[in-house]
Amino acid sequence: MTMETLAADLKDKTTISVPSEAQDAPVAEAIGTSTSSAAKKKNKKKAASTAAPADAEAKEEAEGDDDEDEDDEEEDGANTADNTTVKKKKKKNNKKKKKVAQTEPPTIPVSKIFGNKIYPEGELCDYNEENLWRTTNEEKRALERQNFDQYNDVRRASEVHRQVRQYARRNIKPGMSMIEIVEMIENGTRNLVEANGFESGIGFPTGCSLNHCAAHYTPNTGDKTVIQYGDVCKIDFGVHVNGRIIDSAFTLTFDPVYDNLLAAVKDATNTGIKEAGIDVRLCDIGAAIQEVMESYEVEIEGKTYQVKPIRNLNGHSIDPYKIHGGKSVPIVKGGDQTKMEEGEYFAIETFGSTGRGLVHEDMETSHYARVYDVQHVPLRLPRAKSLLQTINKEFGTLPFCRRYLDRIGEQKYVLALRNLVDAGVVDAYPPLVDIKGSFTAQYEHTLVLKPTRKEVLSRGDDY
Ligand SMILES: [Co+2]
Repeated sequence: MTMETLAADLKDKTTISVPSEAQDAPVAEAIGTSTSSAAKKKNKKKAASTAAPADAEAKEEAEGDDDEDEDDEEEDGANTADNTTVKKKKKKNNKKKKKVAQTEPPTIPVSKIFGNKIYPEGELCDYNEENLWRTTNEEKRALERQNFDQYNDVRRASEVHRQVRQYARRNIKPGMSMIEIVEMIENGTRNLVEANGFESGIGFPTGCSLNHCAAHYTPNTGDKTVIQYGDVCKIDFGVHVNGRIIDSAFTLTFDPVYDNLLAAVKDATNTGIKEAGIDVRLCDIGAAIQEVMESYEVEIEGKTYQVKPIRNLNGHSIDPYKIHGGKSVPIVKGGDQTKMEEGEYFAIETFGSTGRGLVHEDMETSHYARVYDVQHVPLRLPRAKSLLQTINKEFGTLPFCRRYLDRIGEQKYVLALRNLVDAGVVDAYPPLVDIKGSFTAQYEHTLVLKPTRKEVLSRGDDY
């Protein structure tokens, strides 16, 4: 999910900090990263296919602990009788049978796979020199233990994201309709996270923006668009547990001609992730991202393009039930000097383009969200009033799309929805596009700046 900051001349929407060179344009946010260092890659390989723990300790702690506990109990039972080492070995072999496997398509809740309900940690990164003391500081470690439940919630959301996207990456093929694609992802998410009101569910509409469209496209009901071999599709979806949202995205292509475009954006996002930390200025992250992104070229149909960051899209902080917190993470230089702080969650997302590197609103809107801290607004239309009640009850402040209204049985709501947007109670997020004929790519991860270390929550062995 990208955060959109509209220029003053477009609308009186909340404006997010726009880098000086982009002040004539709308700004949206995009995140996504992965570290590219050899060491990190090694860690990734060590991690289990369903998870991305960064160190062996974390992995052991997080994975299969339940099974082991159960086995230990059984072993203990055997021990109190007349146990032998042979018996113990048998028990260990039985372990494999007990491990619950995911189905294809994914239907098994991750709470059934991690029976002890302790979910794998993401990629752990020590802070830089000035903050390296945090790693071993007892006070910071204690603080972190206190926050365990919060981290465990968001790690559960991460695990759902990894499992759903891995299935999606293997199974989305040219010829599928966009509706089929998003339903595959949304059904998987609802099943694996055991969607239940505000306790757990989809974090925001599933983006599947194509080609020159960079963000905020998901099909509305009746959309007949079919994905083609030559398309560049940004799959951007969200999962939440108790309002803790994982916002992570990748780019899907079938034609290898786009490989360098994707490599540029993946590297740029990983650079943003690497730079992120407590006391780091947002503008410094943007500058580092731009430098890496622009070091790539891509050749498409005989024409060479330097990959441009889309300068009016940004990463963003994430608060509980609030996908766009107060801070924007630019992807070009010249951004604001606000610093990242301990405890904050960030979606680091970058977008690269073969076009202008600037997006504007276009096409039919699908994405909406109730304004987070809206004052009471008198509404004349009874239909608008009742629709607002439905939105409050079903989505609260989480973004939704028209399909989500359709599936809960709402009908003929377009006028009422427009009324709510005009009244300033609901924000509309139209698709954001670069120039026609251009191609855009995105990678995004969610991280948390824990007291002792940075944790890249949505890291997987795919990206
Ligand atoms: Co985002």
